[in-house]
Amino acid sequence: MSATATVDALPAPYTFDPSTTALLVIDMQRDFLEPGGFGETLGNDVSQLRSAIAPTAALLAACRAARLPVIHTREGHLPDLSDCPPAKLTRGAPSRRIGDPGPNGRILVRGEYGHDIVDELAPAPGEPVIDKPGKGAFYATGLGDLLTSLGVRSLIVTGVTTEVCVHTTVREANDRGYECLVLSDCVGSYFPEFQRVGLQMIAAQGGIFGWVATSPAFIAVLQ
Ligand code: TIU
Repeated sequence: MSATATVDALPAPYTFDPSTTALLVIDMQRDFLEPGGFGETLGNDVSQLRSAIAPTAALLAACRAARLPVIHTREGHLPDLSDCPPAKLTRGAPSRRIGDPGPNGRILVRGEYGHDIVDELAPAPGEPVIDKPGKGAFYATGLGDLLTSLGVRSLIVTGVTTEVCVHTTVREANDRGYECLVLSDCVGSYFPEFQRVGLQMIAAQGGIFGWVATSPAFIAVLQ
């Protein structure tokens, strides 16, 4: 017998059953959050994302205490880049391309120091880490099968960046029938305007692909 909980959210209260809910932490990698990585090669001010770290650390502690499954993702490619389409590899004019050597190892390549998750949010032993070649966490990964095996129906979504990998993943999840709650203080964008509008886009039109709340509001009902 399991009880539901309800969070104050936009566009309406979000009701979930903790026994069928998981936390998804998207791409909190050095490559996006620290100097010398993929995010900086694209011309971004990576310090914009750091505000999400402390609230996400508190959220992780609360979810682990409540025994919610925690799933991490990382965007990146095989060392031979065979899973990186030319359309992604040759896009734009970055200061270094995917696979090039950088101060934290090869840019956006699996196994490199820069590809891994920042120390503050390191996965706990046993927590799944989904490596993904794309922006969405369902494309070319085992995430769908993992969620099915766990019996998950609701996803609490955090990570970076709001309008890229968080949006893509939430849209993919919504199409698969998951109810997604995005925590506004635990997601980040290099562009303050995209952060604001990206969150509005999720909850607009009656919650066209999800709900938005703050992490303190979620943690309060989890306890
Ligand atoms: N560039 C950017 O905003 N994001 C990405 O390339 N990947 C993720 O969002 N993880």
